[in-house]
Amino acid sequence: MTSPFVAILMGSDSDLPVMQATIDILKQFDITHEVRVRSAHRTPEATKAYVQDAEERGCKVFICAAGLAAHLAGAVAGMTTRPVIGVPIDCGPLQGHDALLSTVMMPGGIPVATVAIGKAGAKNAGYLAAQILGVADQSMADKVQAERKANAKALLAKDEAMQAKLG
Ligand code: RP5
Repeated sequence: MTSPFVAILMGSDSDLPVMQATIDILKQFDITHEVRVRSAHRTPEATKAYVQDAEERGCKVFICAAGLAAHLAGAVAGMTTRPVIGVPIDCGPLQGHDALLSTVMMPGGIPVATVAIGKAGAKNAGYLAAQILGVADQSMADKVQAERKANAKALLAKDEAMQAKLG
């Protein structure tokens, strides 16, 4: 018996401050998740072993974050047919432009669903994982829809407050 979960992999513990945004969204939707530091370059064997084991234990989506020459998401995508979401981390002299291209420019047949560089991307990785799970889990889809409605309502309330201030 396997239990469904989402795996978050990051190339370094230095990626955690950005990836906390993903963790927060998964927590918000009560999605079981694991967070591991695994690198395509520094720990290739350990990365492969984790991906195989996680898949056997019921991992439904892999979220992979890395900066610089970011090959983690692509390498993981080559090891599994579960959906892989790539988060380019905004670090180093190119501030994530390098990581964006390394993550998104995958050859045909091995997709990585690449989100924006940095915190907004990390947040969207959490939402996207929830939406992927929601395809087979109506209660998850309902939660995502309810959250979106609440966000829209909050934004319009802010607009109303701003209009009142402006007079
Ligand atoms: C990447 O190199 C990591 O994902 C991180 O974003 C970047 C820098 O890593 P550290 O030197 O901080 O460990 O592999």
